[in-house]
Amino acid sequence: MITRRDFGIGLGASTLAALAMPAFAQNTPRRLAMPPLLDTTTSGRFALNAQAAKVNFLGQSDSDTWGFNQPYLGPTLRVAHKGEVQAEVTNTLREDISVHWHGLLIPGEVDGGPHNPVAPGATWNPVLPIDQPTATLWYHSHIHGRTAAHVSNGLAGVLQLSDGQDDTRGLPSTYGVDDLTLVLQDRRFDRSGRMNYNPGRQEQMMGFIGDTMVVNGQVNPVAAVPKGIVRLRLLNGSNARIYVLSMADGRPMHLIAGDNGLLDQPQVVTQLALASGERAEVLVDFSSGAGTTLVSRSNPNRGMMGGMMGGGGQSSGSFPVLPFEVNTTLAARIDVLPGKLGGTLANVDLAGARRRNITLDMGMGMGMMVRSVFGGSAFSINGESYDMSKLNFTIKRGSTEIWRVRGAMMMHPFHVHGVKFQVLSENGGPVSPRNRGWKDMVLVNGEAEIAMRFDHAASPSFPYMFHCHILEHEDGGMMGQFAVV
Ligand SMILES: [Cu+2]
Repeated sequence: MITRRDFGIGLGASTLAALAMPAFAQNTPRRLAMPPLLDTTTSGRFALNAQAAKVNFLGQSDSDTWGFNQPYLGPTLRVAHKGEVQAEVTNTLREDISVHWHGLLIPGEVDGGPHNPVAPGATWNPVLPIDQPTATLWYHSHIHGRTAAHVSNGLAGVLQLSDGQDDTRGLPSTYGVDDLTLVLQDRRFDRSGRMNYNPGRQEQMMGFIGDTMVVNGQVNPVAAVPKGIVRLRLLNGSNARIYVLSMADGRPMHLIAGDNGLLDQPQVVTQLALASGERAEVLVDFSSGAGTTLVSRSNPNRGMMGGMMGGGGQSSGSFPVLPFEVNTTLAARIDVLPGKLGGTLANVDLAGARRRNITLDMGMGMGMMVRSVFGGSAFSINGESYDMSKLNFTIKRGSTEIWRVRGAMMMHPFHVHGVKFQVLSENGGPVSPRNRGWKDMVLVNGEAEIAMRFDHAASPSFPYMFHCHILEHEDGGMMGQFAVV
């Protein structure tokens, strides 16, 4: 049996069973805990304190971790969808961090990218002018060259934009009961049970893929759900892994929101791909009283690169992500799927749009890839590795652009700061159901066209980033920056 402790790297199920670590068997399942909820909708302010800590993930040894206000990861920030929010970020660590509000449509000055470092001992006090529909966003450190390590250590959390209208919509909204926040991460532990982020050169190329499933910072948890309809707010907080999610018993998931807001109505999906950095909200019906397990197919990028690198083939099996058990003592508030959600499909007015080509590159051929890794410039966009001192282009505020994004050699999850966008086409064909809502990320598997209007300002001193969200690629230079003036 494949355990979540060992879902394996290119190995068959029988081999995995033999490798399953005895220590894991002793790690008995416990009920999944939510990140603490920090509701700022009344106060309009919150404080995050980046701190070092120790966490015993496997019941063996302590791992060195980082978190916001807690040992690993940060609280779920619930923020009003309209109004100014006073944020306070204090860094008690020994190196620069930043906090990027991934998916918030706010000026570059407070966007929290590489140009907003918070030095050790310092506090950053940005005012976030928020005005956008309800959505599940997230926040994470975004220091150039160190984002992968920072997120891996735990500097990430979920940010819920709320308009307080979910009752009217008939959506589950009781935090941790029928409205679950799930931060999905794959991590690796050494033999003594310490979390180990130490990617080799090939892993820098492919992106770090862990062998142990961690949900909300917990290994081997079981989610308790009421006997009714349950909302799952899914964040892929992994560095590189792409999940292809489904329910083990084949029951449908009803997609209600993508990265940047609610859809017009629920869409039934039996399988949902979620790349690193992407979010999705789904409703799952537990009113029969039967539990099931959220499972994922193996990382689609592994098969592509595994073949190329001469590594193992792609396993066709699934691994468990999170089991659900129905608990009838929990209040089931919603037992009917909502019809209309009040959101929209993405619909950018394309009149006068300017076209731009974006090519995500990993170098030309394997020899150059390997050489480039030694030189540190393997990754680039339009032939240029990220340079903090160089503006790649400037966009007129209020204008609309269509970007044709092409990715070399493997799938790349592409993110643009400061905008929400419409996916117009994927490989010249129609858009997959999961990409029809408003997005701030798109998984580029070959080519994708996106359209967006640049409504928010970013000066040349505080430009917006656009980059691959495989964090090892981003850190390696698959990132650029633009101003909106
Ligand atoms: Cu990439």
